[in-house]
Amino acid sequence: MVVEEAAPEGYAVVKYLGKRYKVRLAKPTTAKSLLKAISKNYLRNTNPATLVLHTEFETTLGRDDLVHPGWTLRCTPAPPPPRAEAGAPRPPSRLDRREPRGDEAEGAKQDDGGDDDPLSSVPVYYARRRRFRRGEAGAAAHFRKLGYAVFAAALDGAEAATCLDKLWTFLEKVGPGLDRRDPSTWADAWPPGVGGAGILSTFGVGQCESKWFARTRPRVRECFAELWRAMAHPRADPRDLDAPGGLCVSLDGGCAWRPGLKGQKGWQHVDQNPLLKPGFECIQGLVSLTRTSKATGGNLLVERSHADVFPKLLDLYPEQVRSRDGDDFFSLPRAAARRDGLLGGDGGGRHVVVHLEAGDLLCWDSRTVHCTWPGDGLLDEPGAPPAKADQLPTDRLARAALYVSFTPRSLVPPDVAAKRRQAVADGATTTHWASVCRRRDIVPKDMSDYERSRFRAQPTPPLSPEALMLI
Ligand SMILES: O=C(O)CCC(=O)C(=O)O
Repeated sequence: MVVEEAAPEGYAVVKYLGKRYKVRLAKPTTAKSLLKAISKNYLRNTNPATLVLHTEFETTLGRDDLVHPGWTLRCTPAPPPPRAEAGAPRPPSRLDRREPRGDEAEGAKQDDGGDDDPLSSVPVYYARRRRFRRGEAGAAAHFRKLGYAVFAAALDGAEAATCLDKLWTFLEKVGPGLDRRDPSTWADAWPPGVGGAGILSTFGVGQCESKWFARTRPRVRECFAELWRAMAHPRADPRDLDAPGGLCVSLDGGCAWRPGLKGQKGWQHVDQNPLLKPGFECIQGLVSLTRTSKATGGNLLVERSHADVFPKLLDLYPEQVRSRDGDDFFSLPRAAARRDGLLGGDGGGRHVVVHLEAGDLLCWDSRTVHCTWPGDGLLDEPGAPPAKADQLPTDRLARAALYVSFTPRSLVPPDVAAKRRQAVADGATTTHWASVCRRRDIVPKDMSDYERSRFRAQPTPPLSPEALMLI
C-alpha cells in the first residue's frame, strides 16, 4: 500500500494491490486514522494491529505516528504481497539490510561501508585474468600462486541459462507474488539475504534444482579434480579424483542481486579455521550465471592472501580465532587488519573482482581472503585498458552465482557423510565445505512471524543417480 499523494482537499491517494483508492485524510495524518479510513472502506478483513513502514528501512509504526505521502505501508497480517511501483527498483528493505545473522556473515556490516570503514575503502580493481580451459596448463600454478583460478565455460551458454531459469523458479516458489517477468514484484517478495550481501542461504536454496543442475555438470567436477590433483593433499586418495562418486559436493547456497540490492562490502573473511586447519584443505568456488562487469561487481579476492595473510591470523588475533570454536568462517577484524597492514597495506596482495562470463567457474583456496563487492568505485588496473562503463540492469539480475565446492571422498569422515545425507533429506543449506556438515539455514532471528510467513521453504526435489553419488 503506497500513499502516493495527499490532495489539498484532504484526500490521500493510496495504491493497494495495483488499484488506486482515494481516502479521506487530514494532512499529515496519523497511521491510526489512515488505517481506520482504509479498513472501514476497503480492508475490513485485515488485522489493523500493526503497521510496517517501508521507507528506507522498515519499522513498526505507532498508531499515532504521522503518515506522509510517499510512505509505503503494509498491514499485518497481509493479504497477497503488495506490488511495488512499476519500473523503479525499491531501496533494499530492512531484511536486506539487517545486521547479519549467523556465522557466515558475521563480518558483514550493516551499511555498505565508505571512507570511514577501514576495509571498504581499500582500492579494489576490476581485473581481467586468464580464463583457463579445462585441462589447460597453468590453472593450478595460478591457483597456487594467487590463491584462485578462473575456468572458462564450466557451464556452456545453454547450461548457464537453464541454471538461471531454475534459480528463478526457486525464487518464485519461495516468494509468492514474485514474477521474473515483472521487476515491480521483485523487491517485496525477495527472500531475505545474509548480511545484506545478497547471499541466499535459506528456504531450501542448498538443495534446489538449480544447484543440483550445476553440481552435476561434468565439467564443473572435472575442474575441481584438476586442482585437487595438482595440490596433492597428503590425506586425499588420488583414486577419488577419477572414480564415479569419488568427489563429494558442498551443500551451500548462492547469490542473487536484483536491481536495487547491492552486495555488501567490507566483510573480508577466510572460510578456513586458522587454528585447526593451517594448511591447504579446501577449494571452494562459484559458478557465475551472469556476466560480471565493472558496474555489477561480484566476488572480491585478495590475491596471494592464502599465503601471506592467512598464516598470520592466528598470531595476530588469537582470541578472535579461538572464539570461532572450530568454525571455518573467520572475518578479519576490520580496524586491526588495516592497522596491521594485512589488507590494503604496502606490498599487500591486490584486491580484485575478476571478470567472469556466464558459465565461468571461479575456484579459490578457502584460505584466500574474499567477500562480496558491488560495482561502485571499482578501479581499472594500472596499465590495463579501461573497462567499459556498463549500466546496472533494471530488468534482470545484476548478479547470480551458485557456490560450489568438491572434496575427495577420502577427506569426508563417515559421521559427516551421514549428516550430509540427512541435510539433503531435510532440504538444508550448509557451509562451503563438503567435508564438514554445518548448517547455514540462516532465517534471521528477529524476523517476525509475519515476515517469515511470506516465504515458502522448498523441499529437496527428487535427485538423479548422478546427484546422489555426490552426497
Ligand atoms: O558471493 C560471493 O562471491 C562471496 C561469497 C562469500 O564470501 C562466501 O560465501 O563465503
